[in-house]
Amino acid sequence: MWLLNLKPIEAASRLLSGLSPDPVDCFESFAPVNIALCKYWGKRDRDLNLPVTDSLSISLGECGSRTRVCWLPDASADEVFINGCQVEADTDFYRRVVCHIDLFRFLVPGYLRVETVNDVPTGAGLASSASGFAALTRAVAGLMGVRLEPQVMSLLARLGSGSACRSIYSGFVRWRKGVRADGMDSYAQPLSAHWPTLRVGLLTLTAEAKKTGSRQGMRRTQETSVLYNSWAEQVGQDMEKLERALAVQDFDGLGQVVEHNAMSMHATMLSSWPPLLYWLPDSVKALQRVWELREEGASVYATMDAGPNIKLLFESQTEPLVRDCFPDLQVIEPFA
Ligand code: 2P0
Repeated sequence: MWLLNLKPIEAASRLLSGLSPDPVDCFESFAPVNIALCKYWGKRDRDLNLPVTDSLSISLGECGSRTRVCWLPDASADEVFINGCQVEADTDFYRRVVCHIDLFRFLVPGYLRVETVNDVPTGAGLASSASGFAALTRAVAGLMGVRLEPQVMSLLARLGSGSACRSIYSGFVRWRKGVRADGMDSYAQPLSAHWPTLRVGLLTLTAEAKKTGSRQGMRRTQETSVLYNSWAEQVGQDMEKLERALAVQDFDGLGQVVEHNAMSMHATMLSSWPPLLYWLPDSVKALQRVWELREEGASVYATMDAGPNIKLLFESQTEPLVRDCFPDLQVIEPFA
């Protein structure tokens, strides 16, 4: 048994009250993975996943999570499957999925079977929880037969996993931290910038799930790193620089901020106690290769999240060179 967290339930009740459900038997939904160009790392409210800073991401088109939910008549608990394997009820992952369904359960009581297929490895710093909770939010709303505005969908997805609020949209997305204690002004919005030549490369060095989850990692960083406050200040400046670079499609301007932002976030992790290092020796090798490419004149930049895998940013004209250097790279066209 786990303790009931009332704050998200109260927030969801406010967002969903007054709606008339019209349930269907099953509902399937999709949400894209999003990669943060300016990262979310630290919370001002842990129960509601309210961030300390704004963040900005790019959604990865067709690469994401597909979630199917169906009612389970006569069942006494929810069933959760991920990539075809049933998730044990005593795991943190199962508990988080059930808590998210609980936000909606007052609309139509009953237990569900949840089946999710992720296009990227689960729990390896490739943002599967963002796409997963966004797809789950859409699927459960669809199953209950309630039509929700994207802003409400984003607010509800955030209650499952902070970064999931950005996976409600495609393209570039900004999540404003908001200032309200109830979090009702902390949701994501799409940006109008469209950049068809932009490419994101996923370099999966390991598909193994990380030992320290993002939730635990960001808490440790906030509580123990003396660099944390300067990180939050830097994010404010990085957001402005990113928006300027997007407005004029300045790729090098964008790439420099993205890589610097990621390295600075990892510096706060390393200065935590006990130290937090998500990198593997192969991560360092890949980063050094990216820096060599830039010295040779190529415009390619790297970012990393809470895991050892690397994401590369480049434009279409650099794609042949980048593929040549990283033959295992999965190249995504976010605006295809
Ligand atoms: C991001 N990450 O902006 C950053 C960069 C990881 C590094 O959002 O506790 O899984 O569920 O709100 O959303 C990972 O954090 O954390 C994350 P919770 P979440 O993409």
